[in-house]
Parts: sequence; C-alpha cells; structure tokens
Amino acid sequence: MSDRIRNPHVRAKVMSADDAASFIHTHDHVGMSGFTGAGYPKVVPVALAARVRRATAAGEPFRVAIWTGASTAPELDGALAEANGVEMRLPYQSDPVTRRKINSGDMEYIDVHLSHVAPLVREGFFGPLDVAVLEVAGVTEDGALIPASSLGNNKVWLDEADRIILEVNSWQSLDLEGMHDVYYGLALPPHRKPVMMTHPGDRIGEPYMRCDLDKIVAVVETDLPDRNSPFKPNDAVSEAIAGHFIDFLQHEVRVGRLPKGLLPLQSGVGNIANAVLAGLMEAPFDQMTSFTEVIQDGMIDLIDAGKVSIASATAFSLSPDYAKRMNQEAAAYRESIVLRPQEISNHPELIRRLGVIACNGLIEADIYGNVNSTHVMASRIQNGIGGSGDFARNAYLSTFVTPSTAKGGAISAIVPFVSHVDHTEHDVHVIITEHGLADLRGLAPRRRAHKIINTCAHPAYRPMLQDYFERALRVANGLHTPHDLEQAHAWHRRFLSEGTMRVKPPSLSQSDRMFRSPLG
Ligand code: 0RQ
Repeated sequence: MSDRIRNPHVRAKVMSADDAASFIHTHDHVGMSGFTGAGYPKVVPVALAARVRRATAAGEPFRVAIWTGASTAPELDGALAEANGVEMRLPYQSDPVTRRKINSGDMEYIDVHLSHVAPLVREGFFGPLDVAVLEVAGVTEDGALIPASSLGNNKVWLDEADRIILEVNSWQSLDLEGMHDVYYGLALPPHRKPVMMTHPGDRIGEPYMRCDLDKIVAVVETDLPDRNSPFKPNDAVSEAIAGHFIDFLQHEVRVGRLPKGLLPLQSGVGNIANAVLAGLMEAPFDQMTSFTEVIQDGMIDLIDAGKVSIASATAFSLSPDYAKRMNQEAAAYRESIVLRPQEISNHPELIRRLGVIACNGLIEADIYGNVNSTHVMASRIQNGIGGSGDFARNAYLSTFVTPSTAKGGAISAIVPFVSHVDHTEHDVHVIITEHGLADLRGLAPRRRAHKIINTCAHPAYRPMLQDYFERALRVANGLHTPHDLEQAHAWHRRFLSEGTMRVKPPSLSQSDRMFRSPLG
C-alpha cells in the first residue's frame, strides 16, 4: 500500500475499484473530479462502466448523472457514455462519444457557466449529490486531502455528497502539496462577503481540501497519468491570429489603456490559445500575470522565461512532456502557480476587479458581434460554454479568436446572424481571425458590421456578407440592427446536409444559391 494515505481511518477504506464502484447505485447523482483532462478519477468510472454493462445485459438498466468540473477523459466520459450509463451530464464536456449521445437524445446535458455550478448545486437545482468520486495526490495524517492536478468543483462535491470515494494517484506529484488555495469563505446571498483578492497571486484559502472523514466509504490506489494530449504544432493561421492579438496589445499599451505588463490574462483551451501564449514569448511584455482556468504548455514557457510572474487557474492542461516536467519540478512552480476551486478561478467579481484580458475560441460570430461558442447549426452541441461566459461578460477586454473558416473553407466562421447565441454583442469587444482584428468597442451596429466583414471574414466570403448586409439595410429600412431574417436563415440552411444534421437538405432556392461556399 502506498505511503500517501497517512491517515489510518482513511487507510482502512482501501479496496478495489470494483468494490468502490458498488457504492454507486442506479440513478445516483455522482460528482466527479476532473477539469480539462486533469485530476479526474481513472479507475472507478471504468469499473462503474463495466457494472453498467453487466446490469444492462441482465435487463436492469443502470444509469447515473455525472457532474464534474469541466471536460475529463476517455476513462471517465468516454467509458460511461460508451456503456450508455449516463442519464445526465453537466457542466462541460468535450468527449466525442458523450457528444454523440447528447446529440442523439440518449443523454441529457445541462451546459452551465462554470462559475454557476457551485451555487446552483447548493441551491438544489440538480437535486442532492449522492456520491463524490475524487482523485487526490494524498491524504495527510489528520485527514486533509492533498489535491491533484485540478481543483474544479471538488470542494463542493466533498461538502454536498452523502458518500465519498477517493482515488489516491501516485502518478500525481506530492510536490503539488502547497500549490493549491482552497477558499472556504463563499456563501449564498444574503451571506455573501467580498472575496478579498486584488492580485492573481493572493492566497486567501488553505492548501488542502477537508471533508467529514466518516463520509469516505472507499479509497482506491492508482498510478496512472492524466489525459495530457499533445498540442498541434502552430500553423500559419494560429500564428497569424496570435500576431494580430499581440500587435493589438502593444497598441493598447502605447495608447495607455493597458499597463506595460498588461493585465491578468485568461486564455481558453486549444491550439490557438497555445499559439497566442507562444507569441507572447517574443512580445515586449514583462512581469505578466494570468488569471485563468487552465495552465497550458505555453504558460509554463512564459513562467520559465520569467515573462509571467504568477498564474492562477483551476487546472493544468499539459502535453505529456510538460506534465512529466511538472511532476518532476512541481516544488519549484509553487511560487508561480496557484490552483483554485473553479468558483474562484471563474468568479465574476474577481474577473471584473482584476481587469482580466479574456481570449476565447468560437464556432461562429455574426456581423454585429454576437458569438456562438457551443452549437453547430443551432442544434448540435460541440462542447459547451465552459468558462467563456464567466470571462467574456466580466473581462476588462473580451476577445474571441477563430480561423475565418471551418471544414477546409466550406463554412465561414463569420455569418449574417449566429445560429445560437452564447455571448451577445454587448460582451464581445474584439474578434480576431487570421485576416485581421476588429475592435468593436465604441461602435454602433452598422459600423461593427462593416468592420467585421472587411477585417475578419475570409476574403472569399466578404462579397456574400456585404450583399447580405445591403439587403438587410433595404429590408430593415433604417432600423437599428438591420437583418433580413429569411436570408439569414438561408445562409445556414445550405449546411443542412447529411453529416452535419440528420435531416435531408431542402432543395435550394435561387437566393440560397447565392450563399454557396466559394471555397468548398
Ligand atoms: O470539428 O474536429 O470535427 O473538425 O468545431 O473547432 O477549429 O478545432 O477549434 O478546438 O479551438 O474549438 C468554440 C469549440 C472551438 C472551443 C470551440 C468545428 C471544427 C471542429 C472544433 P472537427 P476547432 P477549437 C476555457 C474557455 C467553448 C468553451 C470555452 C470551445 C470543432 O473553443 O469549446 O471557450 N469553446 N471555454 O471543424 C461547423 C463552424 C465551425 C465548426 C468550428 N462554424 N461550423 N463546425 N467547427 N467552427 C476552457 C473551459 O471552459 C474548460
């Protein structure tokens, strides 16, 4: 038995994953750790999936609700979705099997702002939490839990669950002890107090998670790596986007709207975000800080280079090489990285007070600046809103980055009217594609349209978008935000084909033909 479980009461609960999974019953609400592929339980969900399959084969359907911090990994979301064992999922996922089950109607999905999960749970909107399944790095003598590579909603699950199952993972570095800052001061109104942070590096909580040890029903020992996918190498598109972003930040420093070391940066997940971080390595900003959700490879490079002095997040999202390095050198990074519960990393009050510069991805943006981050063709969920709304709404500077086209050029990311709205025109300050950057601050709707079409859209789509805008001006006859709803619909309708939707495409009318892709 590993010496990571120093508390005898907790040690006495060590058992196999199969035995631990037997504490989970059908229709239970299960809160699991895990955020962007870090710190999720790795063996109990697999054992639970096997149990689901056995029960289903015996004619006794077995399904549970899974609540997490954010996305997890194939061993959790993938295994349980494949076994058809999930009746409801929240608050964010990016797993292909889960996505398929949600979009086929086999799994309910509640797509929630990440900062809203904890209060919604405490207010009882999702029902009681039956079981918490958490990965931890270890347990101290007095029963405090040493968090692993993410914190997410772990504290809430420990507070709320009737039963607790722990996975103690020896792969996680014990030097993570001391990196976390678990805040215990949040309450529901009318008892809410200000969260006393004025700098991303402020420590306001304690390094451990605490729980009622009597609720721990099972402990499973593991030694398995986080998901840790490698990033795609930067390409011309992501480098061009990063270049526009950094030029813009330099301009904002020159005109005095940003200090020389910028303001705390938030960057979304994925390759473009990582390319932006790589671009910052060469940029003339020093003593930068970050107040974000996930720490990617690019952030580690910036810390190593002395460009970023402190990064606050709720999880790591590292490639295998960087995860290995973090495991070897976590002690050295404790000075420059703070991991917090997601109700703090994504707290609107803190994002607004610190003046965060937010940078998130999108699926489509319209000519007035509304952004769709979650749905393909209005109905098909891709991932979820995640933390993008927490940051976009409250940031000092809210930017969105995207390639100007998707699917090899067949789809324009700039559209007349988004088919689903996650971030309204009021919360979107800047849109950046490989073709340019549209700063929408201070612009009325028609000026925004002009700027977005002529700066962000792919040149091949500009005449069609301009044509739409001119028709809209005629139809709306001087109204404030001109639209031609029929034509806006026709723009999207041409993508209603097998493969993107399970609906046969309607035959195209003359006006639909106008919107045929010039690229694909
Ligand atoms: O699908 O892989 O099948 O080809 O959407 O698109 O270009 O790989 O971009 O990985 O940066 O994701 C908005 C989804 C962008 C992400 C989104 C298809 C495209 C591809 C992915 P394929 P890319 P990215 C912090 C903040 C919300 C959460 C968030 C996201 C797939 O950024 O989930 O920001 N954001 N959280 O082909 C049809 C279009 C499309 C399209 C892209 N217009 N039409 N398909 N795709 N645009 C992190 C957390 O909150 C945890």
